[in-house]
Amino acid sequence: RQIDQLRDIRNKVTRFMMMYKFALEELETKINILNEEFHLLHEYNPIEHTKSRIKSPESILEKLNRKGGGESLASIKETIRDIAGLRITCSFVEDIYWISEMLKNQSDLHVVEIKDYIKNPKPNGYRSLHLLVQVPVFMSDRQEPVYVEVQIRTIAMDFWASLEHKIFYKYDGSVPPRLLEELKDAADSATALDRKMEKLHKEIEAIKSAEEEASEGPELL
Ligand code: 0O2
Repeated sequence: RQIDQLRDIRNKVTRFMMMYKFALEELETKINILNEEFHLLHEYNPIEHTKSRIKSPESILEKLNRKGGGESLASIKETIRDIAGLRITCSFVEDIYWISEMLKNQSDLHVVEIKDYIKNPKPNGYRSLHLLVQVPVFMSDRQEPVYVEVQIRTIAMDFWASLEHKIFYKYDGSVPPRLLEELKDAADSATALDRKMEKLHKEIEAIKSAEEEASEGPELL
């Protein structure tokens, strides 16, 4: 019967989307553990905040049309690999690479692809580190690897990207050249700010460790 077929499709789609929710929850827990452990060892949090999102069905269909993949759930899963997204905002660029290394070292995660838009920024000035990971989701009867796109960036990179995103959508992709130039200029300023903040941070860390060493006094034999 048609109603049973519809119910079956609905259940499959619900289950499909739930897998992404579970994968995001697992990954967020991993990130929280790393952040707390880092805080314990180094007395600061490398992660300012995290934000997760699941792509809306409209956005999935739009991307599917653009990319031209098949419409079965199995093929959507392979074509649209950013249905689940986790954005991690850090204080300093070195924290980004630290988090990325920590994720690469986790034996149950599979890092499928890395796009380093920090070392190689996009022509418009976009910077971020993108990791495509597969997170194993354990169900009652099976285990399924689920794609999550992780974007790791500094506060300055995030500030720039969210404004650029708004401008891009406001002009429906055809941003006037003057604004494009100003955005590129702002991206360069954000890069300079990141460098300056990291330099200051390192100086403060060096002063702190020198003070700690001095307060411990000379080692007694
Ligand atoms: P949303 O709404 O943030 O999810 P593709 O994913 O196939 O379209 P590609 O090259 O595989 O493209 O993906 P890439 O380069 O890894 O970038 C995908 C995501 O990175 C985008 O997702 C944005 O979130 C972000 N991004 C990439 N380039 C830019 C940019 O120039 N400006 C801004 N603000 N964000 C960018 P979505 O699905 O486009 O958007």
